[in-house]
Amino acid sequence: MMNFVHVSDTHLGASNFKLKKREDDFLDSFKQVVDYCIKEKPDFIIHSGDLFDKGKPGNKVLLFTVKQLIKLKEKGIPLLITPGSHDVSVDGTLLTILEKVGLLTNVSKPENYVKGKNHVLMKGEEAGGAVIYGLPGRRANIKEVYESIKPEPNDKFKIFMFHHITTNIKDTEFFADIPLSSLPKGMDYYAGGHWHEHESFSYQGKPVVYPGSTEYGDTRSMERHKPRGFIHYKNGEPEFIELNTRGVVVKRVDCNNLTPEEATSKCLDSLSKEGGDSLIVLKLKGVLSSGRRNMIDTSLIKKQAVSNDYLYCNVRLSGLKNPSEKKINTNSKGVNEIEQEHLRAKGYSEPEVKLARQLINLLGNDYTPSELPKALEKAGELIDN
Ligand SMILES: [Mn+2]
Repeated sequence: MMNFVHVSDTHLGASNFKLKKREDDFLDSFKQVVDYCIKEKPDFIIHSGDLFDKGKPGNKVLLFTVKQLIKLKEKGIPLLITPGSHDVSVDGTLLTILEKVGLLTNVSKPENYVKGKNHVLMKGEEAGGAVIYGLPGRRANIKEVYESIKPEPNDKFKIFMFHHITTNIKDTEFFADIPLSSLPKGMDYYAGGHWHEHESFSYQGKPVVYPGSTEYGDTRSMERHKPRGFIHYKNGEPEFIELNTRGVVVKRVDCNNLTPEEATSKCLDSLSKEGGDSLIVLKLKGVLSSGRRNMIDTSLIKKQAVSNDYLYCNVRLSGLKNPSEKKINTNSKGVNEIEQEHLRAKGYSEPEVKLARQLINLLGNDYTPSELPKALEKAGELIDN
C-alpha cells in the first residue's frame, strides 16, 4: 500500500509585516511536517515546489532547513521535490546543491527530460514503490511544455508533481496557468503546488491535490482562512492533516460616515481583550464624514493591540476613502463603467480598453512585497498576449 506525505509551498524564509516571529512561524510549520513524518514513517515525502521563499535564502533559514532534512535522512525518509517559482534564482536553484549533498531528489533536474523527435521524454524517480515525475514552476510557454512531455512508461504507482494552477480552481482567473486537461494522463496521483489554498478534485478518476501553503503568506489568504496543512496518502486515499499555526484574524471595520476619531475608537473596540498572541488585520472600509484617513491613529491601535496580547495589528487604510472622494463613489455608475467610458472617450480600441480593465483589476489590488512580482509578471503576460 502506498504511504507518502505530500507537502507544498513551505516558503521557508518568508514572513508577514517584516515580523521575525512570522518568519519563525513558517519554519515551525515545516518542522511540524518533518516531526509528523518521523513519527508516522511514510515511505517518502513529495514537495511540489517553493520549499524556500527566495532563490537565495539567508544562512539562518538555510541552516534550519539542512538540519530538518538531515533528520529525515537519518530516519531513511526520502524527500522528492520539483522546484517552484520561488526556488529558482538567475544562477539555478539551491535544490541542486541540497541534492548534491544527498538531502533531497529534484525530480525535475534537466537529465530527467530527454528530447525526442516529436516530444520530450519525462523520466521519473523511484521511491517507496512509486515513480515520481515532475515539472518545475516555470511559466513561459507552459501550455506547449505540457503538450510536449511524455512520461516514460512504468508499471508502478505514478505520481505527477507540478507547480501550476489549473483553470478550474475558483478565483484564480488572473493567475491560472493551464487547463486541467493539460495534465499528463494515466497518473495515479497529481501533486499540485503554487496555489496556496488546499484544493482537491479528480482528473480521469484520480486525485489532483493542492495541499496549499503551510502558513498564511498574505492577507488575502488570511481572510479566506482555510486551515493550513499537508496531505498524508495512505489506504488508497489522500487525507488532509491540519497544522497547528498561529491564530490570524482579519476584520472589516465599516467606517462609513465616521470621523477619523470615531473610526479610531471603532478599531479599538474591534480588538478582543485577549489577543492570544494572534495576528490581527483591520481592513477599514467606507467614506469618512470628515478629515482624512491618515488622521486615523494607527499607532494607538497597534499599541492597544499589543497590550491586549496580540502579536501584531496591521491597519489597512487603502479601502477607506476621504470625504472628497465621495463624488465618484456615489455616482450611479460603477467604477468599472466610469473607467471604461473614460478610455473609450480617449479613443482607445475595444481590445485596448479590455486590456486596460484587466490591468486595472490586477494592479489595483493590495499586494504584499512577495506577491507583487507575481502580479507584475502576470501584467507582463497580459500585455505580451
Ligand atoms: Mn508558493
